[in-house]
Amino acid sequence: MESTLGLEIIEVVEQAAIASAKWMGKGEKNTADEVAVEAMRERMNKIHMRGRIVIGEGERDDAPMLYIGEEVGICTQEDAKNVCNPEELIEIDIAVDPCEGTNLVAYGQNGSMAVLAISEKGGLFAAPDFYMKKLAAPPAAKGHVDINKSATENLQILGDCLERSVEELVVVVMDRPRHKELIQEIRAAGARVRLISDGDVSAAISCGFAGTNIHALMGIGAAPEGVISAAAMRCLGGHFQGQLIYDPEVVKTGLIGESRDGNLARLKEMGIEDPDRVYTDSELASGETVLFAACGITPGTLMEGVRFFHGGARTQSLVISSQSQTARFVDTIHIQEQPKYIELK
Ligand code: VTB
Repeated sequence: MESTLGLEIIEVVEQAAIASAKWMGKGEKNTADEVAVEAMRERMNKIHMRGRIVIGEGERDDAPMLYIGEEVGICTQEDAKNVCNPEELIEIDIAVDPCEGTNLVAYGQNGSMAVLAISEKGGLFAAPDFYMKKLAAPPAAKGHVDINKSATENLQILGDCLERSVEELVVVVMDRPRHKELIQEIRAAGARVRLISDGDVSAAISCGFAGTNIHALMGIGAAPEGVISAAAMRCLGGHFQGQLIYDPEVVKTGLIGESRDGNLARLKEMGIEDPDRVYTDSELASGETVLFAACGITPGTLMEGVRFFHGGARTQSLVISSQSQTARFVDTIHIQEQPKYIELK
């Protein structure tokens, strides 16, 4: 994959984050999302690449931009052969979430970000708009914890792998009625729970870095976000497993289709033979090359949020590449007009 892509996608997530951050705390989650989508798409279309959205804003009928199947990048144009070099003409798949945590932005809360993952064609699992049971944990616990085990067992294993007692572990869980028993179990096992209202991508990736004081993500969130999390965790060597959830009874709240049978039929139609299959990070992001980029909209565990100043903005992003085996934190000052001053810290 084109090596400059890693640099260009930083700007893609930065532009989306800046656009969305202007709507921080305004109580309008749809606008915070729309502007991020627009900005992300505009910047993406300036890149010399031949991209196809595999995880996006929804089906073409419901989403005008960054819908599943949309082609993005200069090299998707008809005259691409004249303007792009052969390497840029290789098809790539892109998973986007321009505003991950729209509510967080709308209410000015921590943990939202603009995020995307890229791989070669077929390298990212085109997850349906379903829910996913997720288990994320640090690299030291990779392959030792298991989504099929109970939370109690996994906490014991996690403690052993991280050489800490269970009491010293922090687990992030989304604050939803469906997690009532899970939360009780984690607390009873002795670990501490950090409840979040939204934004489980940030929580999953935080498990990949020591020092975040987040040791696991457990529970059910959205499947597309699961694939994006898996892409990052695969590059970081962290643990990530996901299992699609198709039963509305299990999810309890949110939009998940009409019935269990209807959802099962939909999965079958999509070619998913075993609906209960557990996917690992390298199955969800199976491509040889995987790139991940995120930019904080509001402040988070890993990144600062967007900070505006007279004439510009400052952002913090994270770019992870399987090819160069790097995780780069990028601190950028965006000079839009002649600023009165540029703060260094
Ligand atoms: C999940 C989670 C996301 O929204 O999609 C959640 O993965 C929605 O869950 O990170 P509910 O339908 O249960 O409300 C986020 O938190 C934000 O997009």
